[in-house]
Amino acid sequence: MKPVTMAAAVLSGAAALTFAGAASASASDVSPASASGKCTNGDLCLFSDSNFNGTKNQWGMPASGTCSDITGFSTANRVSSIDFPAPGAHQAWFYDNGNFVLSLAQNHYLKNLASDTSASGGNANDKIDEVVIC
Ligand SMILES: [Ca+2]
Repeated sequence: MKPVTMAAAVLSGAAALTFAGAASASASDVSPASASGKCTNGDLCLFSDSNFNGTKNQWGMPASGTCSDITGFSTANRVSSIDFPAPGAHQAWFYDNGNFVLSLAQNHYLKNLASDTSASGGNANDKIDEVVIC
């Protein structure tokens, strides 16, 4: 009787592990990791309006150990919301005429920059004209 009980316990444990793994994979497949629902996982998206509306600029991440320094994009000086979906080690820094405004780590978003303080003074709405991604 004892070996049968042990075998049953092992099978039960294996079944539970398989189920937990499948449920976890399924959740990450179907859940919108992007807060906006408009930004590809792993990319950085800037929007000209709050709540992820208006014109969008979207960039992928630079190669590991390097940074992208982006200017001249269409939402420059109009950025009002930011989506930076998917977990990862990348970070984005935002500037206004060379002055630091704020930074954001991957897997974060800002729905309304008018509610966020800029390091250059006032709020961060419609100020960002340069993005550095590392
Ligand atoms: Ca705006």
